[in-house]
Amino acid sequence: MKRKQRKPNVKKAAASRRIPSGQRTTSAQKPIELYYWPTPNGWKISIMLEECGLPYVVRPVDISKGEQFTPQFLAIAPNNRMPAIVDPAGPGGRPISVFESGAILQYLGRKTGKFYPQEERARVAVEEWLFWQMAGLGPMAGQAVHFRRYAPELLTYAVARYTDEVNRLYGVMNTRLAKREFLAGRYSIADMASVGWVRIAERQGQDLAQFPHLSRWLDTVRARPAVERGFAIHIAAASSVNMRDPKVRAMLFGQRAR
Ligand SMILES: N[C@@H](CCC(=O)N[C@@H](CS)C(=O)NCC(=O)O)C(=O)O
Repeated sequence: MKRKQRKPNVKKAAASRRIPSGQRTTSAQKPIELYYWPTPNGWKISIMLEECGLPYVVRPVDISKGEQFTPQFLAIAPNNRMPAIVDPAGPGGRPISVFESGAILQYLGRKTGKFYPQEERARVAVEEWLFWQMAGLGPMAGQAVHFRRYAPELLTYAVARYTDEVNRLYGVMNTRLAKREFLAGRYSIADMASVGWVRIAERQGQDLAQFPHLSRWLDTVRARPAVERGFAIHIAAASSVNMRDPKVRAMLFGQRAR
């Protein structure tokens, strides 16, 4: 049976307040600020916030215009990359900022006690697959997309190297998922970290028909309404970014130390 999807309701481009279904906020309860752009790394956190039912506001960071380099953003995300969050109700009731998607997922998992088990063996399994995504799948899939779609010339060796490596990683996930429903056994932040990348497998030169267990996992994860809501946050400016525009390319590619 198909469940009814609640569409995310983005009211303002600059700061849209999102209250997951079933949640009520009081004036004293300030929402988490999510510094976001709709990419596989951004989706990890919008999915987790939706899954946890935490109130949040979206602060778009237009990386095609260089907003990741503003002093205000660098103060919370010194690596000039989104996502980042500011939680006004951090430890001790004081605000805290967190950058790096893996660290944000762990923080929100600890804060809510959800999707990040406390029992040591279960936690180790989640961390193994979370770090595997952060250090392997994410960077390699990113490079595969870059050399396949954005490189100014066709570099056959680079395309083959990253496409093959992503293919190997998909094979690792496929084997893992042959005997488990989710990467760490139960649904967790490790699945949230990977789903956005597998969703765009085609752009990495991968055919999911080669990976039946991974395909089944993708369908299972995407059947969760919170996951689809996390994917659905609409930022109008993001859909019109022209990756051939030299100004956009200058922001995103070839950056060196500042
Ligand atoms: N390791 C970082 C990677 C984040 C990342 O690469 N974000 C990209 C978008 S997916 C970004 O902000 N790019 C801006 C830039 O390249 O200047 C994380 O997981 O948070």
